[in-house]
Amino acid sequence: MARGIAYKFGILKTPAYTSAHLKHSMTRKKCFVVNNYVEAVRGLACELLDMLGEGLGLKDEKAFSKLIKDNESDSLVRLNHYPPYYGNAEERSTKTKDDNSSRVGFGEHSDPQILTILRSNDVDGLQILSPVNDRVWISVKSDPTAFFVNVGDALQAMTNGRCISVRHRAMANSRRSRLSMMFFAAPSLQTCISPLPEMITPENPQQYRQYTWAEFKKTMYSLRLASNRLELYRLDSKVDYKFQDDD
Ligand SMILES: O=C(O)CCC(=O)C(=O)O
Repeated sequence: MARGIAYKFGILKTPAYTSAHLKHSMTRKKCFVVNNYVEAVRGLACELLDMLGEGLGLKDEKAFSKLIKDNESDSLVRLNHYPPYYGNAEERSTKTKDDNSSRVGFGEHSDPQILTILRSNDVDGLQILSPVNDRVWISVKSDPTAFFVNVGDALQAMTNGRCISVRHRAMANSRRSRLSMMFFAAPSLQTCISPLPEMITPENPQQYRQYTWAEFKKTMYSLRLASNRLELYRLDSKVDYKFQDDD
């Protein structure tokens, strides 16, 4: 696996994206463009979450989007750059098209937040783990005119497992650079996350215990990227990640 290929250009916390750091690293015009983009994708995330709330028959259809509209929301934007890859000598002699090596640019993980809105250029790379066979990776065709939406762990917990946070990764084996930009819609650090009452039924009893977003983030940073952190918050969890980082 190739590590460290995805470069983080910057993490722009919203709504504080006019921070001193940004002011120094971006021209006013770029700042304006980024601000507009962030506002637009935040709006999109909220609309999608309101539709989901309605579809799930929640008493408060805006229960999810409220968390993102909160001034203290921990949402952030990340830009990834995967440089072109021409392969080693052997690969170069056989490689004819983009997608024929297994060079991982961003390892397998699920997004911890509520919802992710991803946009990329026209270079493939994103793959999702098949929900029915966890050995099969499904490539997602890039489309620079579309948004890719991922359910995050927090939404899985709040919907008591009705929505599933899909595991995904990004390959970095193209002869062209891949660029992707993600808006991760998150609640405030103090927000308590737990299955909503409407999502708990006799057929689907409560699956996750309550946690704060701050607690989940702390757990996340203590584990490897690929860990299934939400498993730790299951009421019947048998997973012990104590020795996770010892190897
Ligand atoms: O770059 C991509 O296409 C995916 C990146 C990703 O999953 C992430 O940054 O969390």
